[in-house]
Amino acid sequence: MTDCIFCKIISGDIPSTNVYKDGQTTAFRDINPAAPTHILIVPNKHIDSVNVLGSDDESLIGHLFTVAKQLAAQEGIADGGYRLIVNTGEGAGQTVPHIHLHLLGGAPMKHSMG
Ligand code: DGP
Repeated sequence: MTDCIFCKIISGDIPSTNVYKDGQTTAFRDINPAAPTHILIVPNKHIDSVNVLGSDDESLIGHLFTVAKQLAAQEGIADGGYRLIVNTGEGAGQTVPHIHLHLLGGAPMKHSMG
């Protein structure tokens, strides 16, 4: 999608600090980190949000979690604990309409859903 900021990061048109890339996904550091490790794991295919996922996206979404697991180990936060978040819709705080998994860790986190 031409006006999508994450599509532009995936294509390299907007610079980012990439930490992983393969044929299905790109992972890069969040521009406004909320934790010592804050990585966004994004499918290369444009999908607006969880609301429009199709059954043919299931393996792709599963792959995002496999990449998250690898990156958590690489970042040294696998044992200490980390959080995976997918905001869906404005009310949940989704600001970029290209589905993404937040990988957050590296500091103690309170149990909060709000
Ligand atoms: P969300 O609120 O769940 O839609 O998360 C969007 C995240 O994307 C937010 O934490 C900030 C990050 N972000 C927005 N624009 C850019 C950008 O241009 N580069 C990078 N690296 N991150 C961005």
